Amino acid sequence: MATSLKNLSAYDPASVPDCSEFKFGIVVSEWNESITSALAQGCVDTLVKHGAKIENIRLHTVPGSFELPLGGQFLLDSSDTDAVILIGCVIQGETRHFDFICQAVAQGCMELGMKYNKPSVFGLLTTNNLQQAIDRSGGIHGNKGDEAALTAIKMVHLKRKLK
Ligand code: DLZ
Repeated sequence: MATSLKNLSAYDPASVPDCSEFKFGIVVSEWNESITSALAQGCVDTLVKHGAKIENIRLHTVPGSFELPLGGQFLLDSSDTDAVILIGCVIQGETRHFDFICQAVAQGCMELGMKYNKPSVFGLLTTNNLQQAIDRSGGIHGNKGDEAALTAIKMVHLKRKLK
């Protein structure tokens, strides 16, 4: 993901496969909405930039990041979605809540991909403070939503190529 040393949102568009035949599900957490809506917008814009049809992008919200893996499972269960992208933002607080949520989403996201044999992309910002989240949701370090979209496209392409 974008770090203070590298903006991974900067890339060569020609290196990204066309995704006009792919179907995507995006699940977005309502917590830290100003951040997650910017991430989701970046994600949708990047999918469309590389050919995705808007009718092939299903976007739903869940109350918080902890609910992202189950939201992704609902989407994969109910449609012919090729990949799901889980988008959230967890900001470090004074309690250990942060650790439990981040660990659960990471684990749930990975298990979801394995269970359905489909890309399940970890689009969760886990930051120490709000400024770090702003910097990574369309700020000086790019937009992790863009990066999540690129990961989904590349992984669906890889799966189809290997079939
Ligand atoms: C409870 C909670 C807290 C403290 N912080 C965040 C956060 O920074 N980002 C986020 O997406 N969600 C947070 N939540 C909500 C949990 O993800 C979850 O929705 C609730 O614990 C209910 O399961």
